[in-house]
Amino acid sequence: MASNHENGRQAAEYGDQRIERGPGGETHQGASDGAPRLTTQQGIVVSDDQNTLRAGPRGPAALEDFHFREKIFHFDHERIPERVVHARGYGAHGFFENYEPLTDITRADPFCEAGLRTPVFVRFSTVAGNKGSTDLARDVRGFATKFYTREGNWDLVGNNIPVFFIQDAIKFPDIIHAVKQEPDRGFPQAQSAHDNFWDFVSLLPESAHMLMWVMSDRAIPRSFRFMEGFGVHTFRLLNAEGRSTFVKFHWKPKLGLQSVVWNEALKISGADPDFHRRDLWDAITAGDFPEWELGLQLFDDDFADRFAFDVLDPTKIIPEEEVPVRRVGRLVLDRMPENFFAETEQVAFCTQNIIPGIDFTNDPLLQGRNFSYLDTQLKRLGSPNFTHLPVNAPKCPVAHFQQDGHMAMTNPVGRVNYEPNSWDPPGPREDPVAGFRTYPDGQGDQAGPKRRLRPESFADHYSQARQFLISQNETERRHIIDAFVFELSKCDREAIRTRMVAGLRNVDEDLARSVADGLGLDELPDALTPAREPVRDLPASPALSILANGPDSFAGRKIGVLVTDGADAAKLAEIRAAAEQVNVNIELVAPTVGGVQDSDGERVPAGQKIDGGPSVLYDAVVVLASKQGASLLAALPAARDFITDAYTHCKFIGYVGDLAPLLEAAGLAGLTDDGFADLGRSSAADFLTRCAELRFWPRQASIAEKVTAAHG
Ligand code: HDE
Repeated sequence: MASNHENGRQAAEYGDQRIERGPGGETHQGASDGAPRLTTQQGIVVSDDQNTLRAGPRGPAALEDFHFREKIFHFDHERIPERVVHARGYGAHGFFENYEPLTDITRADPFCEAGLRTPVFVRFSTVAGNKGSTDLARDVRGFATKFYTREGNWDLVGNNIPVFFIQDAIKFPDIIHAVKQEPDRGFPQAQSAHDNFWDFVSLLPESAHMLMWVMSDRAIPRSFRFMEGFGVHTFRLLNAEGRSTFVKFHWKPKLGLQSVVWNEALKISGADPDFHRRDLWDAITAGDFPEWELGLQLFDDDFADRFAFDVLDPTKIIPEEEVPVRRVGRLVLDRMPENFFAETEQVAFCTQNIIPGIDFTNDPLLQGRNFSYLDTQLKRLGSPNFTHLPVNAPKCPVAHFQQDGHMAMTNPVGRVNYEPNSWDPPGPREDPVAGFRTYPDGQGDQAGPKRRLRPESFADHYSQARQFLISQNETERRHIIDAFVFELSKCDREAIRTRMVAGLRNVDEDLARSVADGLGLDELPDALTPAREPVRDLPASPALSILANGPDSFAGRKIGVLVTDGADAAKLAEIRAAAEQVNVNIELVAPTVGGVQDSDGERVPAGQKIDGGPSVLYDAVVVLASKQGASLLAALPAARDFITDAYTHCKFIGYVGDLAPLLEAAGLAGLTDDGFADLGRSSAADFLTRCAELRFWPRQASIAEKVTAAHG
């Protein structure tokens, strides 16, 4: 050790690192071996980043320490206001590729040429939770897409549910206040299961349809890659002649729809609150780029007049069976942001960002949103110049006379900053042909005296809620009932639970009765009086079921392989090879993260220690234990949870060797069913083919039967 500095630093070996130690033992790493020199924000090279400037080693700090002052000042200002809703989000870059020209319908740039690729940034989010909340909350997911078109930025700010709770934007602060933490106690976080939420929605019958969706498995997606997206509102497309076609936007995931089950969601929230983020990060960084197709439901005024509901009412869908979804292009996410804050946090979506060829309708929710988003970005980002941030900046020419403001980075150059003017060069001027022109709407009852009046055509609150319910299969309906029971059981006020059940009677009597039973209500309350008698015979819409539209492959999913010392090396190799063939990921879970020694005596590292790799993190599981390993697993509580949860969550379970000790220890002896596969007898490839069904749902019914029997 040699002293090499006036401050008495000593060079030292520290594990695999060469460092210097100061007299107080603190670590210094110098700018050498390719590490650049540390500077202040003003570019002054820093000599010591471990110690403040002090009068004597134990003396008071000096005010002139500009490096310390700047570092702490900047740190103190690191936080910006989080989004009031959709605070928790995760974004990625990619492109939208158009299949064929749609110029007969719209002159919008992304749709004008076959094969045209428009760069995009997409941010997924939950709605209610704060920025640090769990990904697996029961909640709506945001699906916001910024298209950087050659004619300006178009933001399609949608959700993974095609309807909304409210019909008029003036109720938005109320619904959001009601769902977020209660203001006196500051909890619960990221949960709708509390009195305020259910009190509010039970008094707001227009929320009935959305509640069905939120209580369904749509609200607990397996990850962003497996969910649909919707523009929700009816928009207009306009062609070059100015002809208008109504449109509803849909995103269809290439990997198919998939959700988790609620008990699993609760456990994932503890085991990996970043489950959805990690999934997107892992997929994109591994080159397995997620894709969606953009679908359009196109219809004209005649259809709008004929349709049973008002197309301006955002609590209604148009069933795909009535207006088919035309797939017009694909969205591919192929690049993660380099910096989460700079891009995902600072991205500013605004519903009013539309381009020539697209226009709004008078949907009262959309009209309100068009005011809100610009306002919120100013609050969050602190300057009207948020469009200068790279993630928000258009990738087409931008020329205007707006100037100054906080953090202005691209003020207009030259003398002229107004128009009309007589200067040469004159600066930018308007273009009535290429410019954005608003569709001259306002026919019929879309104009009239100013009043605060909800249209009568919005008064049917329950018919489509019922249509959603009857479009679900038995398993999905069970999940909806269980979700209502779970959520309402968290309400302290009995009157709120009863009022909610009274409302559900207008949706479906069986649903109301099952929820009442689950809540232990002695008798069914009288139904609430609906504003308009619901239509009870709308046909089912199969497109609304997740399970009816499941994937036909297991690609992109993940299997957890629980291994012990002595695990069958040949079988493990077979599983790995079969998984690679069908693009399935494998993660080894072992008693220690150092891994195990397989039957060939090779050390195989693990991805997770069993305590940190519960089966809820995987789409299917395999247990690969030696004879001795099987008894070890039987003694490990985390291994018992692993198999119990996999069983309860109806996952496919593959195994090699003797699973009996573990099943017995977990209380599952004699319960094996067709969802189990002995990989000693059948091939790993066959098991993976079976896994494409995602879950062995008959098990759910048999568990339910046992519960009923136990009730007597
Ligand atoms: Fe939003 N919403 N919203 N919203 N919304 C925001 O804007 C608002 C609504 C949606 O990843 C805010 O930048 C009002 C429907 C997404 O950055 C805010 C109303 C739909 C995102 C706002 C609605 C959405 C937001 C908060 C009722 C689906 C996240 C932060 C009229 C179609 C975007 C922000 C991102 C964000 C207002 C209803 C989707 C406050 C007033 C319906 C995906 O401006």
